[in-house]
Amino acid sequence: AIRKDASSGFNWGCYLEKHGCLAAPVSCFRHTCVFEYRFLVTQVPLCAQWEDIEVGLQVEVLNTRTTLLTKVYWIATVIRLAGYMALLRYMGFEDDDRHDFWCNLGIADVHPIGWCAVNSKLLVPPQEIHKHISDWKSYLIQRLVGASTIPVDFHVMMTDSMKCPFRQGVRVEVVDRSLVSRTRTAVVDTVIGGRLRLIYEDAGLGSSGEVLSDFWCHMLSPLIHPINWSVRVGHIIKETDKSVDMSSHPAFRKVFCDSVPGQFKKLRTVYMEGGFFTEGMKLEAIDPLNLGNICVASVRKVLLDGYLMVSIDGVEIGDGSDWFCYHAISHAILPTGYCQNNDITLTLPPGYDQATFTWAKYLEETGAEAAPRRLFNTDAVQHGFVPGMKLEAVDLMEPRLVCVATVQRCVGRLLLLHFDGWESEFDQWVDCESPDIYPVGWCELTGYQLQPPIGPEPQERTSKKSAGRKKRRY
Ligand code: MLZ
Repeated sequence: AIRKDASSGFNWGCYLEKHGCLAAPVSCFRHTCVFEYRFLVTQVPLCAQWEDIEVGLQVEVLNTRTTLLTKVYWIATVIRLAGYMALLRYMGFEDDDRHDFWCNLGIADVHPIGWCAVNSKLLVPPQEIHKHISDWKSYLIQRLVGASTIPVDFHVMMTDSMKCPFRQGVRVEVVDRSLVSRTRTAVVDTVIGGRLRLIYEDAGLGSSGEVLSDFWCHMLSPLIHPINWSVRVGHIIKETDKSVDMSSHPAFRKVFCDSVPGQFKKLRTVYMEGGFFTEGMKLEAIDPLNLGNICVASVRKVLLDGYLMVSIDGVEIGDGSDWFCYHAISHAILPTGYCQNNDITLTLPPGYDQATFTWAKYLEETGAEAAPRRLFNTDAVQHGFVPGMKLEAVDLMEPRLVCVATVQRCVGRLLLLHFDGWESEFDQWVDCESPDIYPVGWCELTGYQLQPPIGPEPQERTSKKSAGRKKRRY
């Protein structure tokens, strides 16, 4: 009765048990977001309700240990939780763990106690215990006294929390994967679990009709914006090449609809008058082309509404094409000294030496000032993640991929993620409220394909961290 992830054959339950690992609980992913427009969106389904889901709960679940031809159910107890997954044991097996099975609470045929009675379904014990218990009706009544179960409307809440304000044909502005300093207009093609497959309006189609350039991101990603955003804040946008014919693609045969600000996460307003970031200020920033590195960086341009263009010192191409837009509240920009204070190796501009670099000297040499600490969003949060926890996380360098990952370090709001089976050069720093991290079982729940670890994990393979920047971001 072991469930496999439909697409990859990867089995979270076996993996966690084999390696003795913990999964990050669903309640860690609690980032909630109210939309002006119809929906309350949470980062992951049911994160608010999950605090009540605990070991010891009893449920009614499909009985697979029977020879009966009709669907029958039996009571089971939650023995362990791992994200959306639960290890269940049928009642009557007592301390015998041989028939324990993992199931995804979000999609399995699992219900609150009493559901069978209300829905005229049969409760039948597994064949192995049938013979041990003669009067199983009174056994059941006795065992269920004081039992807690999942909420009556569990599956309804699950469906509700998976609503999404985007659908095929909605137009957005999104970062251009081939030139990260500009945005480009794109059309939503597919929506899975709040993740959007976006097709650039002038992506072009290959000889067999395949899209030549697409981009995946979560609807709460800081990389997507409503139509007209770029012009409004002063960000560069690529003009759509009207000569490219996309009309034979299904997403372009839809009635187009421009996205509006109400469909996006509302960012905290920042006050830009009197002491905001200014051009030339120095800071530390996650390298958008190498997300495991926190680097010496500069503010290049201040846009409207709290947005900044930032570049990484010493590796710039020089034409501004590698400047990257971060909002002032972004977790990815940090005050000078942040790495030192938190025991993180700061990535220095080429030619500088870890043994001799100091910010004071660097600022003097470059004649620049450090961006004031108070401008950064480094508020402490109680997030609940701890090193070693497993989760499902987007490889932001190839954001179509949701992969098996481990929390490697926790520093304030930041989590260093390691992708199981991959070299540490793939590691990425993300915010604890990132819309690109999900509990174990999320892919199976939403129908997204999970990338299993490669190689014999989880022991770390020796890595040779390359100093170079990757050529492409996505
Ligand atoms: N094509 C890439 C895929 C890397 C995906 C890693 N995900 C953690 C490569 O093989 O380099």
